[in-house]
Amino acid sequence: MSFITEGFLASIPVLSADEAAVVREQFNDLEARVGRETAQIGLLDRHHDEPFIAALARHPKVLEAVERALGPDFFLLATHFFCKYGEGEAASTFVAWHQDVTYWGLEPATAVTVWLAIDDADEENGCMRVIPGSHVAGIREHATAQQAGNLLSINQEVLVTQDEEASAVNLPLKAGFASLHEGCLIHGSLPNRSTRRRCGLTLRYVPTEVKQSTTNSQGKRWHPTLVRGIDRYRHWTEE
Ligand SMILES: O=C(O)CCC(=O)C(=O)O
Repeated sequence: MSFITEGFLASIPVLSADEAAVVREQFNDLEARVGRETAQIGLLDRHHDEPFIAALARHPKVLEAVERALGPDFFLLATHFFCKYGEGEAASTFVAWHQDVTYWGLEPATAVTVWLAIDDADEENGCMRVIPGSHVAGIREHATAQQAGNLLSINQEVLVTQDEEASAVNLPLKAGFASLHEGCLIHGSLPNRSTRRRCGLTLRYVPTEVKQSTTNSQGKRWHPTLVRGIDRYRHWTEE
């Protein structure tokens, strides 16, 4: 399987089982401080004030995988937890099919996301799903999702064909393992049908040649941090 043709890499070992258990405790502590409602989708860019998230975003195994996809020079653009609880009202939450870069306002629209499993993620608790090769044709039109419970920022959704839906693959991951996907790859996840939490940390990276051409879906500008290599372009006011 190749990242170029498929648009993703599955099961990258990042943390040992013991290290993953420590990170889960650190996340549990953060979750206890902010509450479940915020932990679900509201923990955006907390690498600025939570050292354990900053360390994960700069973890050598993560950066090594990103370098294979983006080359030697890149920024950390953002970090964001996606936490699906399998109980109560939150049990209907899901992530509609989408492409990450659609509303990020980047030029060129090149980015990758590392999805690091904080909890074990499997089919039952709604692991990530991807449509292999769907990144090749570029950005597709997004509509508004009709089903309630979409965790995405502006309730966006790419409408996919039956054949595409049938070709989707699940990306189950043990805690401490990661997948990596290209910014145009169509991906999403189904509701959590278990009583186990399914938490993943998304780490977004862009090569240094990328600029911000418009504000993102939140009407904001990004504040990326150089995490590997050299910034020869100076497009961003670096933090
Ligand atoms: O965690 C999920 O289920 C989806 C994550 C996602 O959509 C993303 O990484 O952009």
